[in-house]
Amino acid sequence: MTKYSIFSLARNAISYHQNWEQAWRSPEPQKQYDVIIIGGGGHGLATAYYLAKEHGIQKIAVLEKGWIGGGNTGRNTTIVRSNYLWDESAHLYEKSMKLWEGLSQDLNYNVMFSQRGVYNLGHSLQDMRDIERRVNANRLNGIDGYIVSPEEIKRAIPAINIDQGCRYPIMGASFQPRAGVARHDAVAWGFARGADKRGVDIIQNCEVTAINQSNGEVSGVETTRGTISSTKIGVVVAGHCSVLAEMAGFRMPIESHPLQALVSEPIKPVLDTVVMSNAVHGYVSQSDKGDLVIGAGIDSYNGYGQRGSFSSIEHTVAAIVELFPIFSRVRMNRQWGGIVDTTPDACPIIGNTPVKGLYFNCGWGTGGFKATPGSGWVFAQNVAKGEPHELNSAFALGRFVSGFLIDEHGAAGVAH
Ligand code: FAD
Ligand code: PYC
Repeated sequence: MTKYSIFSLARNAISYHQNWEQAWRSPEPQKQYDVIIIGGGGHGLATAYYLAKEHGIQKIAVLEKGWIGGGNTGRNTTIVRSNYLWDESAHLYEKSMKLWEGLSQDLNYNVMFSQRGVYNLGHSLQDMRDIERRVNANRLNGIDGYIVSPEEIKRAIPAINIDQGCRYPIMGASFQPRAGVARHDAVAWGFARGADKRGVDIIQNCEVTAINQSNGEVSGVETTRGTISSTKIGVVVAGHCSVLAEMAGFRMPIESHPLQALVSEPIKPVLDTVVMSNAVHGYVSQSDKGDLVIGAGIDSYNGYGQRGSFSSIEHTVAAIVELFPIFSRVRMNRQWGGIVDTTPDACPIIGNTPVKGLYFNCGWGTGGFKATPGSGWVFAQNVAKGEPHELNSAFALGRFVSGFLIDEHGAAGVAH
């Protein structure tokens, strides 16, 4: 630490947060922008960042109804991996992985990307066949990963239970070494700071209440802070995308469900990787602070309540204790929920809509955090050029008419 930063740290420590340099501005909305992005989550902020950085667009606004990162971006369990089955998804998530690998340097902001590896456990012969198929497909796509035995898993994760006599015995796993976790708030803040530096107006507490159109083309939005016009609008509002689609006059094949997570009290380091299991329906990692970060499947009902039901959380904890019996003695500290936007094929919808100039990026469901940089990167190109990048062309809304679905329920399986 330099002399300057020690003095700066000491001064800021006793200044009660007064006169701290703001990481991004809080501008008043202008009357018109070249591009409006609705939704200040990671994907919306990343889109704005890449629109400014890669496409040189200067008048961009991000409109966020609450605070940036206050949606699913700040509520997820931060797992990042690219081991999806089908080529279309594998290429998209791997693009994202490559961006993650240089993201802190690119943003000059530490997003705490930690490539500690992710295990996807198998508990039956069929699980192991599916895992083998996915790992082989990944390797053909140049994505790292291999199969590990119960003994290898136990050597890497001493706290896990590999007793073969239990209800869901661990028969093996896939392991992706380059996968891991990142700090979710930092991702939102890093993209916000980077976008702001390139002139993007980030406008919080600004809810979009209507989408204006004339002759089939988008012309602007009504917001709680007035009318703002633009002929290019990107909608990136996750669980609320059906609400925004309805404003624009069409329907999305999306169901919005609560998805919960919880964290324990901080404990000493016990788990230095990420463990996921489709069969017991749970996933767990340990944060740098020491808390166990735990999640499971979506609540089965539709809803917009950011809480979730007791039965799901009970099921989650039972699953984790089944994998890690020693965690039964750890107390849980906090629980919360987000609203995830699930599609029939567990894949996102990225691209043009029936309204000219209006683009949607949604349907990431339970698995979009890992895609944040890649999603922003491809969507920026789609919005800038008015047509999809080759990495997102398969994810068009039209696939629900043509039938060219990409069934990723297996790879997205834990939370869906
Ligand atoms: P959000 O971060 O939700 O941003 C959308 C924004 O739009 C919100 O801030 C919202 O306020 C705003 N908005 C909505 N309506 C309006 C309006 N009318 N006007 C203006 N603004 C509006 N993914 C993974 O890859 N790994 C994981 O481990 C993982 N775990 C998860 C755990 C939980 C509990 C949850 C809930 C999700 C998890 N996900 C995970 C999924 C991931 O969080 C999401 O797919 C991703 O964060 C979506 O990002 P986003 O920017 O699209 O959405
Ligand atoms: O998609 O990897 C994932 C995931 C983990 C937890 C929720 N989603």
